[in-house]
This record gives sequence, C-alpha cells and structure tokens, in this order.
Amino acid sequence: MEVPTAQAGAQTGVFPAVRHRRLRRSEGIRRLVREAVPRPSQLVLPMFAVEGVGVRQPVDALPGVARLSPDLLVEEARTAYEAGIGGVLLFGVTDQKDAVASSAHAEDGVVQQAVRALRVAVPDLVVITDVCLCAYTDHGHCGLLDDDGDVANDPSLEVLARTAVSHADAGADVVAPSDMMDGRVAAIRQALDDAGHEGVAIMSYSAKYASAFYGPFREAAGSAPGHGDRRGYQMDPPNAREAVREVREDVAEGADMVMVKPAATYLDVIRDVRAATDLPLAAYHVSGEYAMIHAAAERGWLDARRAMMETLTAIVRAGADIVITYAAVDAARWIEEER
Ligand code: PB1
Repeated sequence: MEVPTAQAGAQTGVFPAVRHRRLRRSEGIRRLVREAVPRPSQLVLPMFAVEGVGVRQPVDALPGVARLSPDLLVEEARTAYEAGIGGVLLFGVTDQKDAVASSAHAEDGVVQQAVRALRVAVPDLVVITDVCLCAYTDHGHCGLLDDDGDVANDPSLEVLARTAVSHADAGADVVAPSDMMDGRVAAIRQALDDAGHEGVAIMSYSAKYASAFYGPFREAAGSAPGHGDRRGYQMDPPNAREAVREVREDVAEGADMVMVKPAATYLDVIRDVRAATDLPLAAYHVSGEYAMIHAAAERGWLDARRAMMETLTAIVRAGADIVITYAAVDAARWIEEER
C-alpha cells in the first residue's frame, strides 16, 4: 500500500494540513481532548451555622443557600458529601456580638456546635472553618479596634488564634483565616501546635481583595462593617504582584493551602499565584459572583447551569486546585450527569 505523504507542495502545520475543527467534530472527540474539567472532589460548599433546632433561614440574595441550625446543617452537609464534594466551609451567624468578639472562640459557639455535630453525623466529611472576627464583633470589622477606631493588627492575632484553636478543639480538619491581618498564619500555627493540634491544616485567605462582590454574603452573615470599610486590610483590586507577596508570606508562616478571593474576577491572580507556589491553591467563587448568575438567569438572560459551569471551569483552568462555591452540590451533580 502506498504510504500517503503530505500533499505535494503542501505546507505542514497550517491549513489545509491542519484543521482545528477535526477535534471538535463530535462530543466524544471534544471530551477526549478536554483540558480543564472541574471534579466534584475539588469543590467546597460554604455553609452558614446559626443557633437553635429546626432553624432554616433562606438567604434572599443567595438562591439555594440558607442559614441552618446544627441539626439541619448536618443533613445538608451529608447530602453534599454524598454528592461527592471535597468539603464544607463553615461560617457562624450570631447575635452574640461584642467589641472583642468573645463568641468567636466560645466553646459553645455556633461554629463550634456545628463542627461537633458534623464530626458525629458525617465523620468523613472534610470540615473547614472560617476564622475571622467580623461576624462576632459589634463593629463588624475583621479585627479588634484601637482607641482611634482603626483595626488593630497585632492585638487581633491573639483572638484569631484562640478562635482557630476552639475550632480545632471542636474537631475541624482545616482552619481558614479570612481576616487579612498581617502575621495571623504564624500566630494561628503556633497556637494550634501549642494546643496539640499539629495535624490541623491552615487554608489561608492569602490574597483576599476588598471586593464589591461580597454583598450577598454580608446579608447572609450580618457581617458588614458598622463604619468605614475593609480597604485598610483587604487588598486593593488593581494589585496582582502584591498577591504573590502575600502568598509567599503565608507560605513562609506555615500555611498548608493558600487562596485567592474573589475568583472569577481574579483569574489572572490565580494564574500568577499558581506559578508562585506548589501548595494547594484554593479560589473562592464569592457570593456576588454566584448571585449575579442566578439574577441574570431569573431575568432570562443567561442559562444558569451553563454559565455557572463555564465560570467554575475558568477558575480551574486558571490553576485553582480547590474551588469554594455556593454552587458546589449543583455542580457536582451536573458534572456526574455529563460524565
Ligand atoms: O462569599 C462571599 O462573599 C465571602 C465573603 C467573605 C467570607 N470570608 C468575607 C467578605 C467580607 O469582607 O465581608 C467575610 C470577611 N471575613
């Protein structure tokens, strides 16, 4: 049989020898060459824990999301676990607020109660807890205030560390400091180790921006700052190089995982951070990035499923190993349907 050779005179590497559409001809071929496909096991579901029994308070600005008492939270977490997601990230919602965030590290705090309930009800679920003071302070900032009303960095570290230890005491697998105080990773690592929690990991919100996309979360958690804003500690959106500096600092202080937040509007930062560290890189698809897709879909402008999956795929394509998203359970199911 004569071995076909390139058409006489035809150039190789360009049309018509190369036809890119050959690899788009069928779903089978497209699936074979698909590059970045989110996996259910890399998705983390944020959850809001409140006091009480039988409490379910849907959050208007976050379709499908509710504040849940421990009994109902474990049911929803079990469903998420059975859908194959990688873990849950717990946020406390409470009326117990004071100037020094006492309820943040209370042994019977809302997050501590939820962690203990999950440890019993869904023992193999990875439980991550958000470590911050904004939900527990009467001023709504992520740290303690000094006499001038500014967020006092170093005095906040001790309270953040105590909060992380109280989560670990309750059984958290991972603590995730979202406060953006300088030095908090080292302080938390030292406190966890001193308390015998060498095995509890730290997922640091290393590059967390003062974003306009947190509004729905603040409605859910009742955590908006009472005065001013968070630009004195969260990062300025125009800065990408600064994110690499923040990540390198947290790695040096002992972070086990780092994070970029928000995600869909910071894909370049995710890519830069990916290149800067081999540690597991999480990206947080925040409340506003999630809610705006649902809002557009409710007006008939977008297909929510396709838009959500395209967004999560972009975050993974940019280099994220872990995606924190309110769509985690939906996405896990959609991924399984499309396998
Ligand atoms: O989904 C979201 O918008 C997350 C919001 C995020 C939670 N870690 C913070 C946003 C804020 O600044 O209010 C909460 C700060 N600890």
